[in-house]
Amino acid sequence: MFKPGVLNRRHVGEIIARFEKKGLKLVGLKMMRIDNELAKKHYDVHSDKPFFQDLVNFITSAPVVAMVWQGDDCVSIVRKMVGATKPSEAQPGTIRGDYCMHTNMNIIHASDSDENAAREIGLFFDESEIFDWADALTDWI
Ligand code: 3AN
Repeated sequence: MFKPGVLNRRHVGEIIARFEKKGLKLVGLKMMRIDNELAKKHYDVHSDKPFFQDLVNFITSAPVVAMVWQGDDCVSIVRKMVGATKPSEAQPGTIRGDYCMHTNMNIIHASDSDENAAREIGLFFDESEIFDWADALTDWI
């Protein structure tokens, strides 16, 4: 999910292009404004952290772009492309390494396990919004 700010900075297309070039398959995509309740559910695991309220305020502050990507080892590939949580530790070439400065505005969220991906897809998408289209490129990637 592209957090608030990515739309404003006109980076949506170029970051999506990174995942497409890698060979991942886009099966869900939408712009949405997350409300307070949904934000709290999404970040439930961080509810006892000092930055929790700021995180909720930030993610609800402007529209986000939610996506579902598919591919072998998708979670670990995407997490590597996203980079470390702290932009100061994220390698150049990763999304956080290239596009952001501060941990509380680290521009992108990526599920950290298949299990959490399934939970988060359920939070942000209806079943009818996921498209498992036939992929003619499969044999080439
Ligand atoms: P990641 O997004 O890399 O999986 P998590 O799950 O530890 O990292 O943190 C979720 C989000 O909480 C981060 N993307 C970041 O926006 C925010 N966050 C994490 N640690 C901090 C921190 N120390 N200070 C402020 N915000 C933080």
